[in-house]
Amino acid sequence: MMESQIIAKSRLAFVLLILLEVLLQVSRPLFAETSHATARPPNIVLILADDLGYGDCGCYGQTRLRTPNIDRLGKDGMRWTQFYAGSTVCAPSRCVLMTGKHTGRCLIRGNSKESLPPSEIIFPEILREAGYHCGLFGKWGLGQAGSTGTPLKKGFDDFLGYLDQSHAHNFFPTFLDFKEGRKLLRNIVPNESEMGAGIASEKIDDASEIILEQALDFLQNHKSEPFFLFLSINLPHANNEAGNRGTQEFGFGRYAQEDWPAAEKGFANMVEKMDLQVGRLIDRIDALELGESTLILFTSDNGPHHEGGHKDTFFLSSGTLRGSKRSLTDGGIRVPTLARWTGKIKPSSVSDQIGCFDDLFPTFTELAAASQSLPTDLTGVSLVPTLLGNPEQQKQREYLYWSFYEGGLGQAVRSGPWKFVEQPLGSVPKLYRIDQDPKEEKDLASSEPYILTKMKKHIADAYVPGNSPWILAPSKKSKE
Ligand SMILES: [Ca+2]
Repeated sequence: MMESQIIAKSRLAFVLLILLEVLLQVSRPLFAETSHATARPPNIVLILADDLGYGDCGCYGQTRLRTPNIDRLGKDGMRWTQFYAGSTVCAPSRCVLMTGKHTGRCLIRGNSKESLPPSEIIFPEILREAGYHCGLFGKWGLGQAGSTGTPLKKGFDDFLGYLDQSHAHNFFPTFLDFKEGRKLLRNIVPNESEMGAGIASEKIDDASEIILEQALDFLQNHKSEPFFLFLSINLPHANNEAGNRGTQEFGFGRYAQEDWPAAEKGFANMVEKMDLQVGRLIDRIDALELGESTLILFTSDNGPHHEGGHKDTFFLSSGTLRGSKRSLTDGGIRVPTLARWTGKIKPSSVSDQIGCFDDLFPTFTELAAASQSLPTDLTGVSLVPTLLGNPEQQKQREYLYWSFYEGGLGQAVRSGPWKFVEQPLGSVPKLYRIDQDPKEEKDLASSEPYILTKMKKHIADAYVPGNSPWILAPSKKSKE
């Protein structure tokens, strides 16, 4: 063969190789899109109530407060009887929810003005990477204005609501946070705090209605792509700036004639308002024919409050449990939780599977087919097997953990039927058997030393000291 022929053949082979590579590059996204189209992951709608107790909904035994729309989620889907919030107050509970790490590991472990840093990955960031359009409507509390923790810097594409928790006390504020700026409202709030907290003297714009409308528009605008919608309703939390009138911001509604204290009539009206908003969101999902492609999960961030003049005992807001907001007994942390996904989750099903807020990160990312790039320090497990009616495939956690940093501090562990509670920290720990004693009244610590030792090992394993001020130490010890 002539040398020139050899060179020509090599050139031809080289050109063919280049062509092949170009073809492969072009075809890769096509293959990816094809497989994506055949198995589109579900939309995820997370509805979070604020301070709604385990006993506040009709489907959990409530008889006087009206929650027909939340109850409807249970009728059309799954009602969880042993689902726990991340903490017994707002900010840490939401931090656990978003980061997938319990309060022995996550960054924000108590109510504070802390903001999430870029290094703290939250699940909306993973969902967005997987092609989801993510929207947050309502209360945030994990990143102040201008910080690294604002929703748009943490995976959300859309946001309207309250960055600051005290701002979220105010149902008729002068502004809402909108993306990285503000949306001005017409309300008048004398002596409004720098963060937007206060009591309106003129109530013109109902912030919760404006937020809901934005969420409904989000559904309409993104119905054709996978989306994550987080509706974070600041009800039935009280306006704590309004003292004993903190539950009366919306008046009494249908409860005006009830022979109840004003704070309770106002509270009942707030619960009904929240339920109506849940109903409007469900109705819009169904009107857009998204029911079969959308998981709706409803839950609450902690147990019932006793603020704004309201007593959590008036409507038995903790139901069959003991304790309320700021307690580590189940009344403070076990929350009403319902999941609906038409055609996938069995209607009127009830699950006794133990679950917690840190399980939702692996659950949602598994549904989004985005589990391959998760942080390695998550503390929860995916609850997809339980949701889809395959409980035999459900991975069980060895334990759930909570630490709390107000009052005398405290920590608690749930492992199988057992519950360990040390509140305040440094007190004699209590050991309860939840399946036989849901009210946590019969302390078995002295009769079950083996279990007690095991629970203490879980505590030692779970707790890693956080950044100041989230250090667990009894006050006497901290002085040493
Ligand atoms: Ca709360």
